[in-house]
Amino acid sequence: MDSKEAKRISKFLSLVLRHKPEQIDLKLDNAGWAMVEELIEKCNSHSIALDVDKLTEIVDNNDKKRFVFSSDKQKIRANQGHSLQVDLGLEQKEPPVLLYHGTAIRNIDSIKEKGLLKGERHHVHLSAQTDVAMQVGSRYGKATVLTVNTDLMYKDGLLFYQSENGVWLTDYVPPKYIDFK
Ligand code: HQG
Repeated sequence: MDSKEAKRISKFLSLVLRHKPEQIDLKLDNAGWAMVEELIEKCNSHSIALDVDKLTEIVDNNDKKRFVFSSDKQKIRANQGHSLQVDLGLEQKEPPVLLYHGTAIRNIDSIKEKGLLKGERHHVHLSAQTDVAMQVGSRYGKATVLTVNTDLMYKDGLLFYQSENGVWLTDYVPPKYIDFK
């Protein structure tokens, strides 16, 4: 499988495992798991050629570890980024002192006023690395990186979680914790 095909399939998996399983009539359980066999069968019947080897290659080599198999390899789910209501069972965790959020420059005025909102997703996503945050923000145009005083948020009782692929998650970041420079 070349990298172009892997990317195309990975994007399709993000769609059906995070947002629209109904597109291929796939069932996810409450924790967001799909049965591997069913996923493969339904992808194939929707013109996405997939087998266990290809799926394993995508799960193992995905640049952001977007997907994970259950320990028995019978099930698969997305590690984060859902708009569907699923319970990933994440445990709260103390964040590093600072975390970063990349966003398009055009969003800054609104973020200054309203803070960071989770939008369609379950949580606001924060990165531990500025370069990762810049990449995330650049998906929407000319971007900038905001520094979030997560230590203070945590001390003020706001909760943090970390997805299995290392993304930091929180419900909302009020403007007072954001350094706009
Ligand atoms: C912005 C990708 C105006 C926010 C990435 C972002 C990440 C506001 C956009 C994951 C705002 C939401 C999530 C406000 C927030 N006013 N704009 N008050 N508050 N925003 O895609 O964080 O590749 O839902 O800055 O790597 O960009 O899919 O969130 O620009 O981890 O695995 O509203 O998605 O992961 O956009 O990205 P998103 P995000 P994957």
